[in-house]
Amino acid sequence: MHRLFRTTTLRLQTYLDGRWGFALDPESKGEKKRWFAVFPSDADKQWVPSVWNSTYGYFDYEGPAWYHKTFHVGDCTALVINFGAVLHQAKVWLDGELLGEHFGGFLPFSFVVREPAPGEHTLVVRVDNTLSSSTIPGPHLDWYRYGGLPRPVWVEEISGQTCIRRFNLLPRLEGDRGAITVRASLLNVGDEPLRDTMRLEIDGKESYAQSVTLTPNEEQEVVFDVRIPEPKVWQPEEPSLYTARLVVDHDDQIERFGLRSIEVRGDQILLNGRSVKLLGVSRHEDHPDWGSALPEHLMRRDLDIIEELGCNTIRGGHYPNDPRFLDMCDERGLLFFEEIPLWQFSEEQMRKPIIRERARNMLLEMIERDMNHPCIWAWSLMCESATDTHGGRELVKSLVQTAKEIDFTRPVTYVSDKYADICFDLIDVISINSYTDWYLDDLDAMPWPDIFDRIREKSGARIKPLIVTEFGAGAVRGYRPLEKGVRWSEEYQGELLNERIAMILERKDVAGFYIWHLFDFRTDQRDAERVLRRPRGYNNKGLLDEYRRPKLSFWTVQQLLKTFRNLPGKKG
Ligand code: ADA
Repeated sequence: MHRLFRTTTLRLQTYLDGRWGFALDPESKGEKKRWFAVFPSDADKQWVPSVWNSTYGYFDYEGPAWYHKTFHVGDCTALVINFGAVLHQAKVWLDGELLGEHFGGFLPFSFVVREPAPGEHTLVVRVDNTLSSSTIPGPHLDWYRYGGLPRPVWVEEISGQTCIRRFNLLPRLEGDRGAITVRASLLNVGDEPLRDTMRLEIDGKESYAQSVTLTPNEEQEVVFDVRIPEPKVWQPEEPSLYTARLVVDHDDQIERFGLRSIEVRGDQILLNGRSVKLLGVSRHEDHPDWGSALPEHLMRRDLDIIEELGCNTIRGGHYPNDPRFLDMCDERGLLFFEEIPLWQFSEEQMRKPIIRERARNMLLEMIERDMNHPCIWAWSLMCESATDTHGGRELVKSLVQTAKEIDFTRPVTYVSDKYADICFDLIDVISINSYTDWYLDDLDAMPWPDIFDRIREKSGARIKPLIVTEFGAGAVRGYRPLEKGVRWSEEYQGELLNERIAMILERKDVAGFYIWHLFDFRTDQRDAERVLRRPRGYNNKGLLDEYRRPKLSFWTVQQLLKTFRNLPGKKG
């Protein structure tokens, strides 16, 4: 399953989980050799969903690789072929015919095939995880450059003439009233004109109906608002959720949503009208045995650990996370900070037309995919990029506009590590990274708490909330020397986090934090300079190691958060 609940009752869904044919194509000759029509006979097998870097023999491969799968189709009018995510570029063929391409490693896409013949069909995907100056993320990373099909691939058979191509919900709470804006698009997959009725059910009750007329092959967008009187409010202590089902003739799509408000007022972030302190931790999708394709039960276990730690929010560093993880956050009442992987981009990169276009597309696709999730409280545009330059400012400006056009309900931010930043006036929340007492660059060289005051002075005329999105120190689990203050020791990390978090908890004008990072994660080995700061090929700033075994700092942070939550007036 690609979500935690059924997303349709009328389509016949087949998940293509399992072993697929797999062939590396390091010289990029597969297309010339027509592998989309005749797959190499000596091809290997690869499990889907997975990343190839967790399979023996393919740990370090970067470049094109081909996947091959056959599946069966019954009698239907159309087929929807869905990809949860492909890292990073995909080109897809069905029965030797090109269906299309997609760029953007962490986001879903799909194709509609009209009148497929009943029987066996062959799907071939060329996947390319090469990172370059025209990709997002770019060529240098501080996480692992995985490749493959990390999320499910599934096909859906439709038996009528109308196909729901899009079903997005923007929920909100305005005072004591709930509302959702529904944006749907309907496709006539037949060659006859079509008149149909589209209905929206919320928790099984019809809430809206409209008739639609479509010419042959027409795709039509429909936007409407629905009010929800006496809403059940989504809140951390009681995360109430609604189920919405859009139905036409022989097709339906199901989505979940929650009603809650997020506002910024002065230097505070308000959830349902009440000031909330963000007690957070960042989490990459990473595990030594699974790469970025974590199975559902390990996602759950990470969330159990986060709750045990006492956090109320997670930053999904640095890309759109698996939708099942977001579903789990919705169910548990945890807040989520979501970002596109525009990570450490220079001004030169940000001025490139292809980067600007890809950034805009990824932001749109992320917001459209996830705006129904009550857990998401902010959209982040980028991390540690050149927001101290005019080129950076232009891109921030246009991305803020893109985000606001599609979602006017959530704060927009980006993550900065620049003291000379010139874009804070463009965003709703200031997010800063500072590794004082670990690294010594730019913001990292500035002592806490001066940093808060000096950054705030730069934030423009309007006072706005400030959060610390990254801070931390590396510790190798088990390194517990007698001496005090030794870098890489569990004690050094624990003491640094203790001091920093205590300071943020005391400051009413700092709206919260995200510790970097929940666990140690595998990192890129190609950046010679960075590699020297990454013993074992891992970023060791985890509160737990890569197998989720706690370090000293885990218990330190847990104790601090427990004490804070038990203070009078704080929610336990
Ligand atoms: C940056 C970056 C993170 C992380 C961190 C570190 O701030 O945003 O991805 O790698 O550095 O550990 O140095």
